[in-house]
Amino acid sequence: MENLLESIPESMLELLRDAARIVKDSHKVMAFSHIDADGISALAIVIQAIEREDKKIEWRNIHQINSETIIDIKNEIEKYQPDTVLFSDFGTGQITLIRNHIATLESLKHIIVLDHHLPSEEIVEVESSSLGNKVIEINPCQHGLNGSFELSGAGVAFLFALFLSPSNLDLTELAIVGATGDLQDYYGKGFTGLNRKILELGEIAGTLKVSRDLTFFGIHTRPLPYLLQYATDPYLPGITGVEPACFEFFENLNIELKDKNDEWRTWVSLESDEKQLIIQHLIQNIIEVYNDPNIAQGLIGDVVILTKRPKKTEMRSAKEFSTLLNACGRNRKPEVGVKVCLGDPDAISEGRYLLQEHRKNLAMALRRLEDGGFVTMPGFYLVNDPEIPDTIIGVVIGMAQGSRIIPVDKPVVGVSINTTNDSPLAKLSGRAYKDLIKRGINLKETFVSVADFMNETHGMLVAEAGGHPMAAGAFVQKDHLDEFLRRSSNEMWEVLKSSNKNSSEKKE
Ligand SMILES: [Mn+2]
Repeated sequence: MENLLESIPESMLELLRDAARIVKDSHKVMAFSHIDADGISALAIVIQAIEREDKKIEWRNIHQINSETIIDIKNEIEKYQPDTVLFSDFGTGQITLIRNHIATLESLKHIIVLDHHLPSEEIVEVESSSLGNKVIEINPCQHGLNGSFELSGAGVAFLFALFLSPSNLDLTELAIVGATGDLQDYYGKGFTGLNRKILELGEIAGTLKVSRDLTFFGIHTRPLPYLLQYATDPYLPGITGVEPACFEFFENLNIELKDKNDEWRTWVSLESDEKQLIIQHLIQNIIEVYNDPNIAQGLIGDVVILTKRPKKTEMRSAKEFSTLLNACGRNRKPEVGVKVCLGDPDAISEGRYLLQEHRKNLAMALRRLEDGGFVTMPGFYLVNDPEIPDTIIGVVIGMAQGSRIIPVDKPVVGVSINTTNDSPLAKLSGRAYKDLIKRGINLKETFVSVADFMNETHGMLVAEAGGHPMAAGAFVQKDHLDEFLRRSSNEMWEVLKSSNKNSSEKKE
């Protein structure tokens, strides 16, 4: 444990000690957390750590803290009357809202924020007034650490739990599940920084084990053919989504699909020479199709096993566990995910169902894209598949690019009109590769400028956009969707055209 503590800056240690002391002195705590895998894991850590102190705790998952939801949060707090409120996996970017709406509540004594996100805008520091003192904010970004790769929201929650009691060492597993959900392991290349220390601590505590293995989803749970049938990362052309081809793959290699007891074999039960053979053939297959060895490299990586969770379940693998939690969040059932972390059997079966549906949706959406389910526009590739739910459209287009089902020489834009509450808005999601950014593509700028232009010319709000140069999104009135797409495409086409001209001029 010393190894871990030595890696935490003194300024951060001090805040962790303060936060632990506050909770020990509290009677009733209320916790709010984000709805993704990291937010769910963070919350499950907080709940367990606080219950182990014999304190009452009430908790909620919140999609985001904004000027509307902060009022709901305030109402919940007024109803439950905790003396301490805790936010995890968000709060830093919303600290002003928290100070203005929550810190002002008289009955509330303390607010603890456990976050790891960099605030998008400069936060105006409140002078150390009484309101300022009420809030303790713990965020690795404010202590010279990297919140994108070194520590997740669940990681911060774990450090807080460890300061409450060293007996919380078993919660290392959820800290790593959260970090995996936030892709802090460099896509299977391994953890660094405090994440690495937490992982090592988990190995010593006997809750975690790391091995170099196939990074596919389902190595603990899926019968071999279905391991391939639902493979999306990388997507295996001609195999993913094609059941007979998955069976054939193993038949050609003479690998038994069932064991002596007629039970399906899973990846983890294979002999190492069988694993070798399969990996060789997968790599061959991928290189043949993609002509890019980098894609095959992702096949093998650090695989984290949760040794205390039941065998042959999704909870056995950090990657599958975090995907299960994300599936809960995306289906607007984050509380199911929290209960899965806490070991609730009913929640586990519901969570597994949500996960299966999520995986099926992904694989089927990619399969339809492979069959030509996208359109080439001047400025980007358009995916407009009415069956893709809005909750996974971003993931689908990202995977489609990653697996080169959709070429990467232009951005890709996905549209979903399959929204959950019959919204009049279509959801747009855009992704662009780094090369395109170098050529001047900026998805956020394009979406925002087209939205601004259309809102002005139509004299009403028809579109709202935001994001980053490489990944951006927009909500657009369905009636105005075509115009939005056309204008965005034209704007990006101009950028692509002029950068093409520049590069060919340079060559000559
Ligand atoms: Mn997070």
